[in-house]
Amino acid sequence: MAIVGAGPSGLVAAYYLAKGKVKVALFEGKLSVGGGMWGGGMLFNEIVIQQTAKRILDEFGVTAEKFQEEYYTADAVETASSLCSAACRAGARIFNGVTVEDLMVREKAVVGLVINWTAVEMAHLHVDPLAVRCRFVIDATGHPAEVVQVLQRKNRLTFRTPEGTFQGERSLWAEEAERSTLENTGEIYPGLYVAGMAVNATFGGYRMGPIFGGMLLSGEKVARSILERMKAGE
Ligand code: 48F
Repeated sequence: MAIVGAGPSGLVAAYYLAKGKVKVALFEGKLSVGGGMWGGGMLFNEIVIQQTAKRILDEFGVTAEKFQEEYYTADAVETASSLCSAACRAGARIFNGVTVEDLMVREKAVVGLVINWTAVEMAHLHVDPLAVRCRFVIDATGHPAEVVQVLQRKNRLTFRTPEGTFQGERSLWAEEAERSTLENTGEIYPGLYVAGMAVNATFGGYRMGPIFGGMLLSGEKVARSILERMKAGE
């Protein structure tokens, strides 16, 4: 099983899947993992978590302080490093410095990823990529939803979105975005799941601020859905 992007949603998904004894490879284009967590809001490196997601921070042993009714804050550095450490210790293998540039599609299903070193891409070297097979892919690439976009650009496919295509993210409405991220997290094409901000970009949802609960809950939801299917023998 492959996850693209080691932001909060990808790391949480990797943790729960690995804990459920699934073999997980997580590809992260940058050297550093953690995605958009490190800087919190506007580089005040605190993140905001709503009450409903606090239990996930507890699971990772991250300290959270009550800020006001329904909302907590946590240190961005503690959160990013704890999620990464827990995912690795649960058994997920993180390949950093590896960019996913395409997918393998066979008989109306995603069956693998096309990968290359980010350094090769940055140097604009003409080096052919390698392909890896996997049962399921999660696009957790954040705002650009890169995996979904490449699937649409290169193949004439219909997704499980209102217009059947990639919708693109709308301007900021944090509360609504938190809700719709979770609601729309799931499989959008056979073999391809979306989690985190990639969900909002795919479904035309709204941008959000430094509230990260939706990202954690989305990572948990996508992992649970895949674990259920695997347990059912799919
Ligand atoms: O953006 P990111 O943190 O994704 P997320 O889990 O969380 C979003 C929040 O950080 C924040 C927010 C919360 O309110 O809005 O933005 O949805 O992490 C995405 C990761 O994917 C990597 C990228 O470097 C980042 O670390 N990534 C993006 N495209 C690729 C990729 C690619 N093609 N191949 C490999 N990694």
